[in-house]
Amino acid sequence: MIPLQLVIITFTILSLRSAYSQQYYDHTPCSFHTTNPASAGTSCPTFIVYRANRHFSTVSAISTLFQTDSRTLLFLNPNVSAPSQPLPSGHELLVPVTCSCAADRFYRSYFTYTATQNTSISEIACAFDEGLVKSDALTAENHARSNGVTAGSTLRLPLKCACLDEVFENDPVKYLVAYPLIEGDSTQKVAGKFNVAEEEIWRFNRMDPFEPPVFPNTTVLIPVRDEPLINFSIPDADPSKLQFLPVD
Ligand SMILES: *[C@@H]1O[C@H](CO)[C@@H](O)[C@H](O)[C@H]1NC(C)=O
Ligand SMILES: *[C@@H]1O[C@H](CO)[C@@H](O)[C@H](O)[C@H]1NC(C)=O
Ligand SMILES: *[C@@H]1O[C@H](CO)[C@@H](O)[C@H](O)[C@H]1NC(C)=O
Ligand SMILES: CC(=O)N[C@H]1CO[C@H](CO)[C@@H](O)[C@@H]1O
Repeated sequence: MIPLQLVIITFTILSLRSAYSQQYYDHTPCSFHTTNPASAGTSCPTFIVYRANRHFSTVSAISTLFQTDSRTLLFLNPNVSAPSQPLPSGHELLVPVTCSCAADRFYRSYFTYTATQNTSISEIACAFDEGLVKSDALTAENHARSNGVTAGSTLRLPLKCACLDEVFENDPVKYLVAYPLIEGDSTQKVAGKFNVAEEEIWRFNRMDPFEPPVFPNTTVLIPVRDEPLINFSIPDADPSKLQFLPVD
């Protein structure tokens, strides 16, 4: 029998550790570690990972969403051969974005979305992974007074992203790719997908080393030294087999 107190203490430590780590890695304040106030207003070209879904299931539709062209997306995602090729839900695509330090000191990339039919804020948020934008952020950004969005109206989409700040300026890292985590992901798996050392992911996200817990619907930054490429031989998460909290 394990004494109840021990269980409670262990649980509390784990919860604290998790809450702390989550808070630590899943935000990208532009000025947190910088002494240079000019870093507000900084911007950089970088990438985010977008997953195909029932609303946006082809390179053609996704390039319209991100105001880029199909040819650029196909070039960045050689796994896809044609703009109209239907992609399975969850298929990951690298999308080029311009990321900048917003007034609230978080890095974001802004897009404009024009609704083609009557829809809702939550439906639009649903077309993104929660790690990239949450319904609340969409509501706030657009000063929306209700969830309804009528056809033809335009919304501003604030998506999470990151630029290298001066703490890392001597690193041979070229981009921080924003990767929204889903159920069953781990830093090890993400490291494999992008062919980077897992330790590098820990370091750039200021995570505790060794099996840091990661959470679905948050974003991890992948430090890549070259143009990013997703390795599709790494299978996608099987949520039934994996867990998020360390078990030891
Ligand atoms: C969309 O919503 C507007 C305002 O509520 C309504 O007038 C219009 O008929 C709706 N259109 C469709 C296609 O449902
Ligand atoms: C993650 O987001 C999805 C979609 O909004 C939601 O269904 C799911 O419950 C969330 N998972 C967690 C662990 O918050
Ligand atoms: C992709 O991952 C597999 C499995 O880990 C590995 O064998 C292969 O070399 C990787 N491919 C590239 C291009 O890194
Ligand atoms: C959408 C698509 O073509 N996906 C392919 C990407 O590459 C992997 C591995 O080579 C295939 O299994 C996928 O079908």
